[in-house]
Amino acid sequence: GKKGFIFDLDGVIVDTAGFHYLAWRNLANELGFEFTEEQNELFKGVSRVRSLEILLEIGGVKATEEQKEGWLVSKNEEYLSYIAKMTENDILPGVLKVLTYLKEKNIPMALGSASKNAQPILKRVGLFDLFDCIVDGNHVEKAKPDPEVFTLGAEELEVEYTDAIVFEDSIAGIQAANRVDMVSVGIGDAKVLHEADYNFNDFTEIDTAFLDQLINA
Ligand code: G16
Ligand code: MG
Repeated sequence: GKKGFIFDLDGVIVDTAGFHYLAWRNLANELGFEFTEEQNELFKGVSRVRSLEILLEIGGVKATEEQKEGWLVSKNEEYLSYIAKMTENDILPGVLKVLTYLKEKNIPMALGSASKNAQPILKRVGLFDLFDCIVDGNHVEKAKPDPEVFTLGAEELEVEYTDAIVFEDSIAGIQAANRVDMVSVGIGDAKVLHEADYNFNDFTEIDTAFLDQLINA
């Protein structure tokens, strides 16, 4: 059937993990403990609320719901201040070429992200109009590895799950795609993302022959 492409945001289209890291680290420091970049790996593709829970576990901090609510707000405000400075230069290498190739071929494209900030980020980097639909943290109940964010995207694009091709940088995201038999393309370390159907270090390694192969499969 007709194919549809679904892209994760953070770690696939833009590298906002560094901004999330700065904001979480500053919160950790305020609460009196360290938070390393290595620990930040655990936060990739994970929702904001769950990320705070993991952070507090790392620091051994007990908190009231009210405190947690306040920290989620201040962390996000700091994160948004970094987002505000993003430009098209923050699009990861090779991404624009792939997206414009698919657009020229009229291939339906969706965004499938855990982030509640997906829309402003896409607008900042000038990619908002390329997507036929955006499914993000504001639309789903269940986080990856639950496939909800991708199944909603496929439904909105009107393609069968097995005709959806998902680009992901997190293990949870690859598992989510695999769970409903979508084609999974891992972006990043192939050792980490070994469950993916295909692996690339980044989008500069993806050529039009590979895209045509997916489209015509
Ligand atoms: C992204 C990041 C996660 C972040 C999540 C929620 O997911 O990878 O680290 O916690 O979004 O972000 P926000 O606080 O903006 O709602 P994805 O799915 O785009 O990789
Ligand atoms: Mg990601």
